[in-house]
Amino acid sequence: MNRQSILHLADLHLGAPPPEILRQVNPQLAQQVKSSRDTLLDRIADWVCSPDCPVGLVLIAGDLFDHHASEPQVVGNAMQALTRMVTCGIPVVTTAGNHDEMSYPNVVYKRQKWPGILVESWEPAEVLTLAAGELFDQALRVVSACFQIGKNFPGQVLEAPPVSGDALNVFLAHGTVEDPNFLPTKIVESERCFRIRLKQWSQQGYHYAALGHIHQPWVKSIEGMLACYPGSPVGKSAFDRGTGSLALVSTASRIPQHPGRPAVTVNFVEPPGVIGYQWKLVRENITAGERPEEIVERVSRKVFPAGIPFSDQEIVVVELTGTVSSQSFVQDCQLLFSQKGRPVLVVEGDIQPVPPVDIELLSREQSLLGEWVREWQRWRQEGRLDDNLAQMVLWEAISCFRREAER
Ligand SMILES: [Mn+2]
Repeated sequence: MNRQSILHLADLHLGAPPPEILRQVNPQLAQQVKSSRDTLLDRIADWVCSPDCPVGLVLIAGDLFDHHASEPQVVGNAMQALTRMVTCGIPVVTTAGNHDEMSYPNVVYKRQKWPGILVESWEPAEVLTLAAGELFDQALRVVSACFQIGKNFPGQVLEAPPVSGDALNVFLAHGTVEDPNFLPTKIVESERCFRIRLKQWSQQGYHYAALGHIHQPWVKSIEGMLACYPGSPVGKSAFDRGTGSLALVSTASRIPQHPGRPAVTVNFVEPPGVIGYQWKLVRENITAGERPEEIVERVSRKVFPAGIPFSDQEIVVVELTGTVSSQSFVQDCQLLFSQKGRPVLVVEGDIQPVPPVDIELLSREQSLLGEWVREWQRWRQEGRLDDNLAQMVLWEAISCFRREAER
């Protein structure tokens, strides 16, 4: 197998704790999700070292770890995985992100000799050169820098030094893209890491911007340079879901070679058994008067169609929105899913309790609804309905009448 691709990793966030709600609802699953993430780089190394893998170089664009002082076991695992890849003859370049920033004196990278090439320079420097034929048909140059407070300042623009066209030039960095119309201004301005001007990089002669920090996959072509955030392969929660895939960079087909056409392409791949747990978000709208049982039934039919076994590597999060009939509606739904043995988390979206109804006013109405409300009051006086049920029946009826009136 020809190893003619770069594996571009970023934002693995090894060591990240599972979300609080998962720990509360299903501590055992939470533990499995955590250990699956913590060993992600081991599975990546298994794949990279396998004989048929196309990867000939690994670039890590920051936030490999969720915390600058991650647990020793998590760091030890990762170092072993990196060592295995290096021993297989695959160069690995690691630069830090804002979670595992080099500014901290006790950052994991400074504790021992880091396997492969560690980017330690706060200003851009060449960190790796591969001769023509070692990876691609042409030579490859990797330039990178890591953010260090004191040397760099938050929001600093990362100026790329010029590079000659004798090689395919890659810039590896953790930061936010500042060029107009790419990322929301709020994200660009609130972050501590480098700011990146892709147009400037392209004009300096770079062919590929290997970026990290944004967790969703993002690929853009700027004046012939390709820029990519590969995203987190494994998300931290249903609202930061990750990509479920890995980004492979290879040289674009040579013919026809037009000026302004990127020299590389990115493909997202899903090697079997590598990624592990994935989040799935289901948004469900509740209509006033609906009961938790109905919601759980409806969602179950949607998410777990009969006859199709559900994946045990999928964590389903149901976000409920709408008008609910009781304070405990979301908890009631969670309980019902748990009783059914479904790996589902229920979270609150935009939820409103049913608005109070002026029963006295309605009961004076000379209408079908007024007649119904008077009947309802008689039931209540006879004690034939408990409070909760009575409220739900009332709401169901009122929404029926209103729907009918809207027709
Ligand atoms: Mn980051």
